[in-house]
Amino acid sequence: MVNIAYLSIGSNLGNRLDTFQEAFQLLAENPSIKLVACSSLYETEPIGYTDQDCFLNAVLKVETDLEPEELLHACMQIEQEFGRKREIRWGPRTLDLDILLYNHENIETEILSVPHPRMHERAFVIVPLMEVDPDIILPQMHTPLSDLFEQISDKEGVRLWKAKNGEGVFALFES
Ligand code: A4P
Ligand code: MG
Repeated sequence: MVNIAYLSIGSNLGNRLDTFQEAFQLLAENPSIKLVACSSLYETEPIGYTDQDCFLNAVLKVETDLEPEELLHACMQIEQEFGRKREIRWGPRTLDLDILLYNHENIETEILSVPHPRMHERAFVIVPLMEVDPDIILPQMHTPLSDLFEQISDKEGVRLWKAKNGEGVFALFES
């Protein structure tokens, strides 16, 4: 598979761990997507719209043959499997699967902005991303992730919830 992408996964409705496990499974079943790494799971205070429960968040690294918009559609299809409803912007959701990075590309279309426009200011993205690939530099930003992390004000709202206990992507779910 020729492209490398980083995905952000988040959930704050229903059984969040089951949702993550099933979402990982659905991604892995796509013949054009290979899961290569994932972060630990973090419990995070809601950002943007604060009157809602805490999220579970993580970051996944994938290899894929899909073009960026095809990957977005694959993510949206998986969100739909969990009955994702779009009622409040930044509001509660069973599953949010966003594309953070796609190779080192800058993409701006009607339906897709990559890098994800708010990623650099969100500890719930930067903390798990640093765990997966600490040396990444975002396209058009020359700032290392560790410096972005220093600049973020909400980082105490991100707590390790389930540490990865092995090598594989599914190690999180093995006892
Ligand atoms: N879209 C554009 N670029 C992308 C991309 N890179 N990845 C478009 C995914 N989607 C992208 O997204 C709205 C539209 O964005 C999509 O139709 C797609 O074409 P959405 O998932 O329907 O709505 P949303 O997620 O509510 O909106 P948005 O603006 O993407 O929200 P954010 O910025 O992702 O924030 N707090 C914590 N602690 N943890 C969270 O995970 N998430 C959010 C959502 C807010 N607060 C949070 C968390
Ligand atoms: Mg989203």
